[in-house]
Amino acid sequence: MNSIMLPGPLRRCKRIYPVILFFVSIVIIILYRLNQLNKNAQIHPKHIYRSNNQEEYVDKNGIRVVVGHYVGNPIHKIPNATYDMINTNNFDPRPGAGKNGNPVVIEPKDLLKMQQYFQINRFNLLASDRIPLNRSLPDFRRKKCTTLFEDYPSYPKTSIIVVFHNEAWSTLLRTVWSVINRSPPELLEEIILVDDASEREFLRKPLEDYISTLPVPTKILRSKTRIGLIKARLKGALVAKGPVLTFLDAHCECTTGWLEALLSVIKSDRTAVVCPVIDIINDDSFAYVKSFELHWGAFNWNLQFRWYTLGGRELKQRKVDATQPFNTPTMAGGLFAIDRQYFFEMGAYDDGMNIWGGENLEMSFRIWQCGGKVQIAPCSRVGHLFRKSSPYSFPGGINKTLFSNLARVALVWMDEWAKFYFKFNEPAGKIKEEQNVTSRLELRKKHQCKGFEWYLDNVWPQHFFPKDDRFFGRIRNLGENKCLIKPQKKVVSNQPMGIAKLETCLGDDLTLEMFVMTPDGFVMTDDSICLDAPEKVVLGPSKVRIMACSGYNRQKWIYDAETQEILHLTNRKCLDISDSATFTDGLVTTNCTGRRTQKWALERVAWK
Ligand code: UD2
Ligand code: MN
Repeated sequence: MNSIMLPGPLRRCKRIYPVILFFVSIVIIILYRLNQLNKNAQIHPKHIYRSNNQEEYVDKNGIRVVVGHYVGNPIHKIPNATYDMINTNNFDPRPGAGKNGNPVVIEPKDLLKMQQYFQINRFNLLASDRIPLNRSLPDFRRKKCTTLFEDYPSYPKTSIIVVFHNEAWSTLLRTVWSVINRSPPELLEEIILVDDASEREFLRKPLEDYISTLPVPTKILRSKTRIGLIKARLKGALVAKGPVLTFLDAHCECTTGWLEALLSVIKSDRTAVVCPVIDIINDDSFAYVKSFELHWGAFNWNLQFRWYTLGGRELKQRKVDATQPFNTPTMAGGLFAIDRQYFFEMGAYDDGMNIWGGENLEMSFRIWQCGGKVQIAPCSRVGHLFRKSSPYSFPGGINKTLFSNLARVALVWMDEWAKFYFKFNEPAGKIKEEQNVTSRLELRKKHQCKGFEWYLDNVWPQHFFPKDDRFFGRIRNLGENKCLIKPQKKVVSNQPMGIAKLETCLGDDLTLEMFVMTPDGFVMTDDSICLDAPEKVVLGPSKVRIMACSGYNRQKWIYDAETQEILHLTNRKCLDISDSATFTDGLVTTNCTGRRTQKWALERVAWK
């Protein structure tokens, strides 16, 4: 049968063919894996860092996603997307697309179509529509997480509540299927979808028909008029039967173990409101991207939600056991579980809030100040599709929605700091009088809730808000008669954002030149940015940077009111203006000589 005669030496080699084949396959597998890793690296969120005002990005050293965004001028007309495009369900899954959280690649021939569809939901709808509803996802949990929840059958059951307004079929149902596929069925009471007056045809009868086939009892509640996400969630909560309520946005994907890790916390403490770690579903490629865990949620002077680097107590605790839930000053808002009775006992949501925004701060302040806690469970990971802008309108405009909601938060929960917020946030200040918050203030009284000062001191001691125990105002250089200024570029935490600079001093109402100097010596400004210099300097002047606050000694300073010098705590040099040609307008620390540029006035500005 051996019709082809091999030359002698090769015939002898025949026996080693399988061996060669084996090694060749190994090499191919390795190359394939490397290629995949490389692909993942390419979609690393570092590359989706955005410098516009829509604030969301991550990088593996530090910063993570930020969610508080809105569209100032809602676009009612979607350019180029036809009525049919908007109202047809174009779900068209391709086997393997987006598998294991991989990115979806759109062929060049479809790029125009992709852009057209992108407008509809402000994410790559074409890509989403190609990914099967049950795609696999990576498991980013720590190993230990897989062993911690074996007693899950004893956990309380939950109702899953998902509110939506004009969501895409594929993202909405991938959310639903990720819940069904990756939650122990015994823990799922039901899934409740609340439709906030969507206009898309496929979200009507076709959706009803579809959900009647699901293996978990699922119902849809409809609101005829647009009520916004807060009232829509309330609507869902009111009919929910499970002892726990778990809220999700309509474009999430839950990963293995996500639910057990949330419910286990509530089982042992009914006053805990628990959030998962929120991973990122990339809005362009739909890649599932791990987010950085060492963050917690807080907010800035404009009451915009922000992720900041974990420090203090919580960081220490994480070093001992990184699988344990840790406290967070606020939650992002969309993804959390709460004991149903506790939810209502504590005042559910503020139903005076409209459409979008602020409810996450309201609930976080309320829960903390009234004796509960808000936590992140690191063994629970859920992906959320972060967008650069909102696809829908804000009926009544941003004043009647977001700013009114934030004004309510401030009026009810923030005591003197409400004055600070209104003083530096004109739009909210202007509409504060229109708010009737009587019933919410009564609620606060009824529960004998603590004040905002307690919250700042105890829940978020690393905050950068003004307080009576610290300086707040302008830092003026007497040599140049210029003021320290917050750079307008975004800070990527742990990475230098540039050298500290001076500018012509502005007016009292501009936060750009407002700084806080804490009793510990941190010179901080909005968004958790600190003045930073090397701990030790042997020779010559050293650049002073503006960096994400770290809590380390290199960010501590001493102001000597007599000499008017700002002295670095550990390198013992004076804050000065550089006279070197290389960084003319930057600041340095250098030997104290008493020269005029080393003299600073701390000019207090009233904040309340
Ligand atoms: C974040 C939260 C979101 C909410 C919001 C502030 C995360 C991941 N997301 O913004 O849950 O707390 O901050 O309010 O923490 N929706 C309606 N009716 C509306 C508007 C929105 O039902 O009038 C739905 C929408 O379809 C979505 C959910 O509410 O399922 C949240 O809206 P979003 O995704 O636009 O909010 P997001 O993630 O930017
Ligand atoms: Mn969302």
